[in-house]
Amino acid sequence: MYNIPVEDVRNFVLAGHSGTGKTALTDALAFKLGINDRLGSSANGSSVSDYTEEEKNRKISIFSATFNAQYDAKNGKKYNLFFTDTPGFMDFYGQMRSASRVADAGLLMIDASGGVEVGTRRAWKCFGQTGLASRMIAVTGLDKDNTDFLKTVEALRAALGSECSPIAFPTEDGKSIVDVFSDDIPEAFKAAADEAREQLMERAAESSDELTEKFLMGEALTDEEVSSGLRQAGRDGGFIPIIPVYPLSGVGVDFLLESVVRYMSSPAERERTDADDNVIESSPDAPFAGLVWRSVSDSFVGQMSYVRVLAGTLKVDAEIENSRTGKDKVSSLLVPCGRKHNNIDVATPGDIVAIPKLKATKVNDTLFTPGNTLRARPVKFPEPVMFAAVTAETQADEDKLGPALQRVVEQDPTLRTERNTETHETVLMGMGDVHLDVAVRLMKQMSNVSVKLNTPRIAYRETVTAKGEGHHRHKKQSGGRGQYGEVYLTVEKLMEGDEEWYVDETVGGSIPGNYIPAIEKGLVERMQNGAVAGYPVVDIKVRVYDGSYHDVDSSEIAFKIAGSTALRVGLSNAKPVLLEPIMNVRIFTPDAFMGAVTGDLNHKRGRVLGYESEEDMQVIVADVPQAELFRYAAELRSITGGQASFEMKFARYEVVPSNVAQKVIAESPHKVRDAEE
Ligand SMILES: Nc1nc2c(ncn2[C@@H]2O[C@H](COP(=O)(O)OP(=O)(O)OP(=O)(O)O)[C@@H](O)[C@H]2O)c(=O)[nH]1
Ligand SMILES: [Mg+2]
Repeated sequence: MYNIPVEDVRNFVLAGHSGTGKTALTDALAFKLGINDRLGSSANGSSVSDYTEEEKNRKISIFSATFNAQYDAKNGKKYNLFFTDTPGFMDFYGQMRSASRVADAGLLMIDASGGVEVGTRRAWKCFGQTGLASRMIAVTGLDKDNTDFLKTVEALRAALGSECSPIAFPTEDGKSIVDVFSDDIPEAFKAAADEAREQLMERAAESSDELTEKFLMGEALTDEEVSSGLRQAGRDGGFIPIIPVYPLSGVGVDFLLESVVRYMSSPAERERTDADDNVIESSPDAPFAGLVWRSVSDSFVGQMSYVRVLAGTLKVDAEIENSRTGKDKVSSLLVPCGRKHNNIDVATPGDIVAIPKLKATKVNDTLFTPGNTLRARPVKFPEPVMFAAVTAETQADEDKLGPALQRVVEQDPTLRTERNTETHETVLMGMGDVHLDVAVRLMKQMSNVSVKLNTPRIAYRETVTAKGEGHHRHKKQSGGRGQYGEVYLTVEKLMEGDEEWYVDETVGGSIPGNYIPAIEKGLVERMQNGAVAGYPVVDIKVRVYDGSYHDVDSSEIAFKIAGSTALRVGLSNAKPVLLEPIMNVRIFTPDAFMGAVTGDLNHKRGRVLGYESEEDMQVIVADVPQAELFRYAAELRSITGGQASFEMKFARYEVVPSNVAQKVIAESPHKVRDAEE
């Protein structure tokens, strides 16, 4: 783009626990790199990264923000940097996930006063899962009381591995930081520095046979050899630099930038594969392909698609294709700098660009030069776990509800909305309380629609557990033409695999054949309104075995009513029960919370099916009624201090226990009606 070769591009993501200074560091970088002419701060709402109203109000990042700048490194070269600040708050994990997927390197942020926290591990895991080629760790909070750089280093090594090694130390006054290779190491860090240096030399030497030999022969490695050796070790996962940094005063920011260009992988050094497992060639000369990883609905420019260039060169005015929607055109090409965007003409691999006004383009679409067969591996977003029913405040809001929901959902792949045809509710699904709350506020801001969130209704159903007799004679023969139809039937549970739910077993013309379909209609209608609490009836078998008719007064409508009412009677006699949806849940929790989580599941009528383990987490597999789970994301978080997570999928319908059923029946919005009413 600025004639900077792909080798000199660095694209990294900032991630970590909430409040560890990611946004503060982003502001410091923006200031240092000339993106902003003063130092922004999320504390007073002037941050270049947390610039939305929601972020300013809540004082946390909610959306990822990408920045581009050129950096003149000490080696005399100009580097093209892209970095993305991501939210650490759990509800917005999806943002970290997508930003990591499109970066080549990860910068983990840790606050020395908090140590290794849930969000630290979550970010680290995310770096691994998204296949980042190299990682670095920045330690903040060192100006706070009772913090200790070495203790933080130890904690990091214990939690994340001994590959983590400090490459600089803070001076006692916090006014500067000192390179591990410097001669002026503060007294307190001398021993640690000796150890770290030794480790770094070994790591550098291990990176190639040539250096290993030199090292073993006792020859000193040159600065350049150490530097390139460590770069290689970083890419192989054998070296993860730890750096102290003071985002608020800017101390350490220079060193951090130098370390970024030195140790982080370039797009060319990161091996990427496409959706078919083919290696992607990160060359500007290859045919263009890019992944849409973010979509923003902007009130000024409209739809803006953020694209990471994976291969080839993208030029303004280029004809491109989207595998899902077809041909399109890049009418303008921008690079993001937080909320600001700068026009550019050309983008090459590693770049993150913003393209306005593409046709119906969505996150995870691949854009490519027509004819190119490369399809990007999609970002795997977490499934929503928190559910709420959305109701409009007023009729005017109701009219605009659909498009307003669509708009927020389109720009956040971890939000979903669904119309439940059984409960007639629109359900909004997300990652947690705050996530749904933010969505509601965004609907107000973006579309001026006011909505309320409520606990969703459950799509209860009904069935029978025994065989029951049903009979009804529908007779109205006073004055004019009367109505007459009589039906005898039995109802019982439908056997599994039996497709035939309705059988006509009448003999000898007790009901003329032309009325049989009318009876069936009556039955179908009745099955929408069961005998227990008016919920739909499923899995029953109805046999109509007798009846009577009247030559003049019988009619289709009379038999429909007779059939419907006979079935209601039959259902009541067949020991009807309520059914509720049961979800299969997998809960990932640290060992320490197993008891608390299992105990809570018992209160939720959950049934533990088994235990598994996955990495450092215990996995509890359980069946839990859906009615108990709408707020589970928030509840589980409070039980475990945010350390546990869960996923769920629909398992089956099961009978509601009678003590619970009484309450459901009392609260049912439906009435058991008769067809005549
Ligand atoms: N004392 C001190 N405060 C810091 C430091 N780094 C950040 N802060 C402050 O801590 C608060 C949170 O910092 P942010 O940069 O917003 O944290 P974040 O990591 O972006 O948090 P999320 O966006 O929620 O993930 C702000 O008020 C910062 O000014 C630091 O090194 N020392
Ligand atoms: Mg932030």
